[in-house]
Amino acid sequence: MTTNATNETQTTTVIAPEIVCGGCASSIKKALGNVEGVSEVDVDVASKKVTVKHGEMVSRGEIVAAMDDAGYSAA
Ligand SMILES: [Cu+2]
Repeated sequence: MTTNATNETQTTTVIAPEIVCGGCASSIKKALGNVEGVSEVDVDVASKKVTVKHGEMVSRGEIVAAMDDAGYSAA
C-alpha cells in the first residue's frame, strides 16, 4: 500500500449541546469511529465539545451528519 502524501490529518471540532454524560460520549465516539477516514474522536462532556482527527477526505458536513444519525445535533 502506498502512502498518499496529500492525505494529511485534519482536526475538526464541533459542539453538540445534547451531550450530557459519558454515555453520550461513547455513542458519539462509536458513531464517528465508523466514519471512514476518522482516526481519533475525543468527546469532552463538560464543554460539549467533540474533537475529531481525520483524513482530508472527511468533510465537516460528514461529521455533523454522522452525529445527527447518532441523535446529536452538532454545529
Ligand atoms: Cu448521555
